[in-house]
Amino acid sequence: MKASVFLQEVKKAGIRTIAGVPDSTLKQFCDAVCLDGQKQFRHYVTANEGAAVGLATGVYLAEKSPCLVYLQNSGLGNIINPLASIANGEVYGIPMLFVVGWRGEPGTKDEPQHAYQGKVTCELLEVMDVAYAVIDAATTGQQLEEIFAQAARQLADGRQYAIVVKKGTFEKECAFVWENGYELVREQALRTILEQVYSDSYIVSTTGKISRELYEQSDALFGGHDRLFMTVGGMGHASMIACGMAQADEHRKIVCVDGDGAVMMHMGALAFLAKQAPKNFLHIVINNAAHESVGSMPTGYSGQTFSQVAAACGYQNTCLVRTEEELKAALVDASGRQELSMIEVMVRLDSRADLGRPKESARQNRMDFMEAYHQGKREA
Ligand SMILES: Cc1ncc(C[n+]2csc(CCOP(=O)(O)OP(=O)(O)O)c2C)c(N)n1
Repeated sequence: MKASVFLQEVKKAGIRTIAGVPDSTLKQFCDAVCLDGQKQFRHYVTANEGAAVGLATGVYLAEKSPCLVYLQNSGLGNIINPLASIANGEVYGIPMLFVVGWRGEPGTKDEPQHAYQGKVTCELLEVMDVAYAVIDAATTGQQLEEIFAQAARQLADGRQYAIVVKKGTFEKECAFVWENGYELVREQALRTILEQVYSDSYIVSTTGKISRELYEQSDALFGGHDRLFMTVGGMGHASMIACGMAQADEHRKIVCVDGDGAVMMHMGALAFLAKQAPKNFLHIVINNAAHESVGSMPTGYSGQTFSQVAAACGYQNTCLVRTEEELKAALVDASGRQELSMIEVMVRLDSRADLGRPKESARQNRMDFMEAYHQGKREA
């Protein structure tokens, strides 16, 4: 199915605003929305999926027309509260159409973080009182029209409707391509970070390719990755995991390697961290102004200010770097300080096509990490 054809159905349904957080299953859909260039649709990439439900509610109040909210099924967790407590028919009855990328569909091969979420995706929609249809590459134009007719009936009744999209549904059309203007290659920056911090710190890394690159680079440099905890799911929560560890033992150095999209998703963590001010915490934000891991869609934020936000929240030491030399100097400087620090690293939109994935199960990774951490504690 062509995403452009799908978008024509969206337009026929009277929807003029599209908001959400990108997903690789929806890559072609997201590209088509970006290529529209705000002509047929107003488009917003929101901080998280729940925020998109908020935005859709406001648009409906002001314009009386429903919005489309797109999300990976992981984002269902983020929409549950505004869906149940604002949009649901027993509360305000706000119509909206969800387009949900189905990762971890039972019977398909996918990453461990999608296994459970994939299994309960349809049940979750049912329990949230959202009628839905599932589409795939074989869905015909006529079937799609029928699905949109069903959706229209639900929306007219102040209810929500979800179209659950299986992997491979949308065929490749024209990709949305852009550059952010930065030069540092993320994988090289991560290697430099590992060289500086791996031997005396424990690293908590964010969802997506940052973790996959750290995993491979750690193996290449040190022959293992036991000091690396990869937050493979739960996007946006790596810094709170790292904070929990840093608060538990002030003698262990904790480094959180975050992404800009992930920080955006739960940015309140910066204010919380600043209040706790763990002295043994280095927060590194790898900023490419995009959700690179799922197709490089720009985030809803205008670029290079996470270090400024962190400073305004109360981080004691913050800096922004654009080159390898600046990064090395910032790492040396941060390691000599005993204060909550942030290094924001501006990187280009790049990743290797042959980038691998963790070989062990998530549980095994967690056990190896804990073993290394507690072994380190015994030796200290
Ligand atoms: C709640 C939730 N929504 C969406 C996703 C899909 N997702 C995985 S990685 C990623 C992009 C992360 O962007 P960023 O933190 O900027 O790192 P980058 O990929 O650019 O290195 C997204 C949107 C997810 N895993 N969880």
